[in-house]
Amino acid sequence: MSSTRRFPASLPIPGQIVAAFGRHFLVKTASDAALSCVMRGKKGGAACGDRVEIQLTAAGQGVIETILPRSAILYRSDVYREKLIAANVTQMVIVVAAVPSFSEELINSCLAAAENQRIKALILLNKTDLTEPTRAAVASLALYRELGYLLLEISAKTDVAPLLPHLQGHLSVLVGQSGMGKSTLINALIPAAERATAGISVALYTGRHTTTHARLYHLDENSRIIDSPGVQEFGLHYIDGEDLAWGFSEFHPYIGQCRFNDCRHGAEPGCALAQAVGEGKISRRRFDFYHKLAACRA
Ligand SMILES: Nc1nc2c(ncn2[C@@H]2O[C@H](COP(=O)(O)OP(=O)(O)OP(=O)(O)O)[C@@H](O)[C@H]2O)c(=O)[nH]1
Ligand SMILES: [Mg+2]
Ligand SMILES: [Zn+2]
Repeated sequence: MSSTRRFPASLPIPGQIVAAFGRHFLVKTASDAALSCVMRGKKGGAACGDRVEIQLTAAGQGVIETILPRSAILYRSDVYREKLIAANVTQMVIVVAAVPSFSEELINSCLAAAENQRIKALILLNKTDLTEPTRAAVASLALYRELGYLLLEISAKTDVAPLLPHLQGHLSVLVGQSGMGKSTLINALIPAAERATAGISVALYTGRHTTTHARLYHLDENSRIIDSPGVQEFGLHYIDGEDLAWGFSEFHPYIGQCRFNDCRHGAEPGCALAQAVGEGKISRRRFDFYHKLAACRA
């Protein structure tokens, strides 16, 4: 049977998804064009950062034929659904700020997602120009520095230079709550991006996040960065009970050391994790949060 294709099939063109809007995508190819694409058939979802092969269908338009294997996929999920955030990222930048207040639980979840995908994570405390509230935020974030995570302090409004060396050679993704300043950072790094940003009161009043879709930007030849919509929760329903503990880097030395192989790290005797908490080697706050997450899937 002859093909019913309207355009003669040619070699697939490699590209990268730079924006994902449900079933519609923008794909950047080597020729620099951002092509408007749809997905062939009923393939699973694709995310910003996915490497794909496309077939041209008309000028400036194409069809995604293949999603190439991913080095990492960041997503969140609850009992009902999954939401892809970004693919192939090598680094997660968790953006927090003293105003509006940030959630330590969200930081813990983001870190666990990064650990699960074995990608680097760093915490960026933005809005340091708000000096008084920032002081308290620095104190509560000290825990993460102790855990070995890089904690950078910055003001997207005045100077983003301290962040630049850490973005070199990475595909980074900015994640965090709404209003932390992710898009403001993108605009400071890439003025041509012209990302919409919004006053906090507007965001809180409407209950809407300013950024609605992830978008990938090129910083230089080797460095790219994705701006993503703000999240209230980073659901980790897809990480099963046993893998969850690996999401907490300070637990690593104690995993497998409990008396019982199927230890739930609760009230069982001989729990190495509980003992480490007792000895001050694991923070009680993080351990309690681990249990809160684990309980959700029991
Ligand atoms: N004082 C101060 N305000 C900032 C700074 N960075 C961002 N803001 C303000 O914080 C508000 C929210 O910034 P956005 O960049 O829209 O925040 P976002 O994280 O992208 O929010 P979503 O897109 O909803 O996730 C805006 O009013 C910004 O002007 C900063 O360094 N200092
Ligand atoms: Mg934004
Ligand atoms: Zn245990």
